[in-house]
Amino acid sequence: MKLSVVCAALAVCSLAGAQPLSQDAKMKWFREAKFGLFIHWGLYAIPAGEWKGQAIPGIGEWIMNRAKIPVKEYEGLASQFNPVKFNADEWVKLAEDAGMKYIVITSKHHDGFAMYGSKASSYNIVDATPFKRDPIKELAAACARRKIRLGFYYSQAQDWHEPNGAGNSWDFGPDDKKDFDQYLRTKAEPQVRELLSGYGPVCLIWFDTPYLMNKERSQRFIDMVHQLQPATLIDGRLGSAGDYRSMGDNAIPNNVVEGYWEVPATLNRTWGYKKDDNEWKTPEDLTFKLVDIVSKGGNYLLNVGPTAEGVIPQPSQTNLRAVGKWLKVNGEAIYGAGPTPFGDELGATDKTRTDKNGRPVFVPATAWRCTTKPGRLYIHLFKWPGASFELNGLKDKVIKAYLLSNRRGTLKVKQVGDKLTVALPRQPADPLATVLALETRAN
Ligand code: JFZ
Repeated sequence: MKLSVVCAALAVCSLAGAQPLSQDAKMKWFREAKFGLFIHWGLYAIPAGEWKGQAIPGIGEWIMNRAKIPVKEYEGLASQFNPVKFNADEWVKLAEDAGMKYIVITSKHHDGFAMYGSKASSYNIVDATPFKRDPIKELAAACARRKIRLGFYYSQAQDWHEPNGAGNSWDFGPDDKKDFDQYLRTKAEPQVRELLSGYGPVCLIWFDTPYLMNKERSQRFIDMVHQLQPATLIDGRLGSAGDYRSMGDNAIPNNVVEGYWEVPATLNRTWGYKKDDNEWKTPEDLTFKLVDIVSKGGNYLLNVGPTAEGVIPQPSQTNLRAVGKWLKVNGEAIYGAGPTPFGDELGATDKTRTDKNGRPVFVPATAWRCTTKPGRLYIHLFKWPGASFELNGLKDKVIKAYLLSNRRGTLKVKQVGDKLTVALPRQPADPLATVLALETRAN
């Protein structure tokens, strides 16, 4: 029996016997999903980057910190928060249209405001706003209907609303004078328990900025997650190792990285809505980044920042749907696909150039990327190579070649030694990327 068959059988057995889920089985959906929607939504969408007539530099959801807004003043935003245009089904439909398989929404960001009905703190959207609805409940229901997984961002350490939470020095003084465990015990831990108890299956918890966290404090969250929802993944920013690594924001590694990981990234520059941030990445750029990340072994978690009315900015919607349209044709080369077996196509270090730390500069190459499945290579062409595509170093025999946009149009292949030549049509099939599928057999 093949190893993969044995593993699959074991995974099923352990489920049936109610034994702990194997790590491999637990990671299955994440391995296949590849593309998720991040949503940063909170009270910060009201000022949208501006406080008392002043544009506040930096990311939108940090406005309370950047403008050193006192808790008493910032709290006033809650009575103005009434996102009447919020429609959970439309948001989930957008994720679906974009070809995304999971959603991660801010249940509580650093400002401390819970975007769901929390019993642990009345500083929440149901109890403190005229809106009174629980958007997380509505999203959970819409996700269940559309079979999209739902996870929660939860700021476990920074909480600028609480005297003992990390991060608010302008109201409460330095962190090292705080009773941080008091805050964890009375707010963060009860709230994470609520999120894992009242909203159905939670695919992951996205903890962040582990100020003041240590092994023991992290372990309390890990134990709670394992006890309440053993299948829930923990990201890489809790304060000790999670189920996968979270890369730096918008930081795509240069080369293939082993193990499970995710790149959290923005469509413009901010996470939380900012009215003057219009630096939108193009669909071409987003598609390249998605393919680039998958070809290196990771997942792409791409963010939208809805307005205080509950609307996802139109450019975000348009650009995400363009990627989704490409995925409709080419998804086979993305979902569940593994990294490149090559690597030279990713770029190279230029030894004649050094960065500010004296290290040689890595110069990415952008002509093509490769993703894989058993017996398949997918060559994503970003720059049309002309009449043929040439590849060196392939050991396997190519038994069939075609474009994913035209599966019946078998392409002529020549293999001499380890040099492969595939005859291509004159024009690319898609301006975002044309995917050449190669069916292979081991020699
Ligand atoms: C954090 C948050 O502070 C920010 O508001 C946003 O939610 C973002 C997704 O995460 O910011 C970080 C955290 C870690 C890194 C960069 C920004 N990092 O490791 O590079």
